[in-house]
Amino acid sequence: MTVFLIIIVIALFAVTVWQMSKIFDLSRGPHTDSSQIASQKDNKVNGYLMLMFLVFIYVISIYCFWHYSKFYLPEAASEHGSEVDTLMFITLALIMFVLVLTQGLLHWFAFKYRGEKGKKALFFADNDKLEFIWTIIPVIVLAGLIIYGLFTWSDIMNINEEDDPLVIEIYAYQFDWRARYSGEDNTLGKANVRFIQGVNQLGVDESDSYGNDDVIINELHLPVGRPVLFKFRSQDVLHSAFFPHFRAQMNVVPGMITQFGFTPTITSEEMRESEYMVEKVGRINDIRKDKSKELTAAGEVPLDSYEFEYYLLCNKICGQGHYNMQMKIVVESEEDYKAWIKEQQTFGATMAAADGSTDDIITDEDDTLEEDLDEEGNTETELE
Ligand SMILES: [Cu+2]
Repeated sequence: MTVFLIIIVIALFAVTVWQMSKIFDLSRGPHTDSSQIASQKDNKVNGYLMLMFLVFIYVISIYCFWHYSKFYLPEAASEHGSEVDTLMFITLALIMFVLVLTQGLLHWFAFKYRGEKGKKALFFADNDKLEFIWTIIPVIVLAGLIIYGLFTWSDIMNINEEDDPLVIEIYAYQFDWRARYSGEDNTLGKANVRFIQGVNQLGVDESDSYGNDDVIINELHLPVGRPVLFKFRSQDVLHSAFFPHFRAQMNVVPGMITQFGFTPTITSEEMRESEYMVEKVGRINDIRKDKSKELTAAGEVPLDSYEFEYYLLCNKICGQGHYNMQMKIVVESEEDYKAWIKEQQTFGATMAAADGSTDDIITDEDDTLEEDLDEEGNTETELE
């Protein structure tokens, strides 16, 4: 509302200035030059303004690239990541080259051929040779880019099942993630939202024996160097699983299973110790320290210091809690991963514990579920 009011005020102010300039023009009388045709001076000023604008866009572009370089992602932490980065870099470099060249020519010609008394424009209908050149060059360059992109795409998207990838389901719901490991058989049990009840929050089919050794957890641990195949499922709306450090993203669509596979190559610890990350985390903690000083002065709790972790994020605006949809990813050695997964409770054990437990515990669990439903109910009403 405030923004709207500000826009109205600015618009009204502009109208006032315009009207006043008209009044001044009229008050100057008929002797002054009020011609709408550009004078020699107007042309000269506009010509030089064109050149100045060219310098301005070059300088601001260089400044932005330099100033925002601290927000670039670090080196890709997955095998295919460098392919994505190379494709991105080549595309950007080509676009920048053409942009710098065409903007330079555009503004230079606008300056060079600015209006001058006695100068007449040349009538120039067409030139087949020129037309041919500026059509064929973009065709070749774009076709090259598209073919290169297609090869990279199929290389990344084709999952080689012979590599024996670790199968993990990523389950999205408003507003969190769950990971379901396929267990020792490396096969996920069947699942359907209709089976969601009590502790069975992901709707795993209890009658499917493959599901018994599945492990459901809200933290993703990945062994370094092992191909992982993710199967994505959504409970409610469209989400998008985004692993920025691994250069991976896949839509998570209700009613269907999408998939993406990659091989993590850098452990969380190695990433934390990398030069890039040490510098970045240092910068963030400097900001936090300053903020903490302000907070302590105001009698509030200071901020914790930041430590780098990989995260899985949601990249589709899926509702009001979207910003908070994240799951920590730990990339670790094969041994650490095995030790970790061993400690986790399987789906079968969870269900058995729920069945065998006393009524009290079941009531507790039912309460939790109801709370979840309440939250969703609230969300819906608030969205309406
Ligand atoms: Cu989401």
